Amino acid sequence: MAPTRTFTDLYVEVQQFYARQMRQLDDRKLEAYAETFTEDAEFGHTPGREPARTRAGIVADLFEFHKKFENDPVQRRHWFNMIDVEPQDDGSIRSTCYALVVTTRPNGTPTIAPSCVVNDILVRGADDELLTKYRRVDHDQLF
Ligand code: SDN
Repeated sequence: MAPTRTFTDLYVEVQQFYARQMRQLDDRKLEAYAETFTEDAEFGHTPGREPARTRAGIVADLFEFHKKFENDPVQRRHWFNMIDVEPQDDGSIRSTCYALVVTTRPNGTPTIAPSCVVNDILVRGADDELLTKYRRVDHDQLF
């Protein structure tokens, strides 16, 4: 039987999920990041770029995207905030949040761009863990 969760339990779980997930991306643990998606997930992070589909597709897409940083000692950090969690009748969770990408180079001043809205559908995996089934990242500069 599914465990009883309060909304507060769920909200904290979603925050913890994002903290771990985004640290994996920022540490360039791209396979581990893809493991936080469902096998059939769809993930669009850049408007105008075809969304990645499936875990293998997400890994390939992110390796391709990060090639531009190969000779660029850059630390990117994705900061999530203003998380709006909406449980759905089918058991999935709609989660919408703000994301700021902070970029820092050695001895440099951090720059903040892009400013984004993240539109997620989260579902539960076989071990009741949260997984991202759908993610579309909208970028503010395009409005
Ligand atoms: O995974 C994300 C991302 C993300 O992967 C992004 C990537 O490049 C790879 C969750 C939430 C937000 C984002 C935002 C981005 C920004 C995107 C484009 C760029 O930085 O130029």
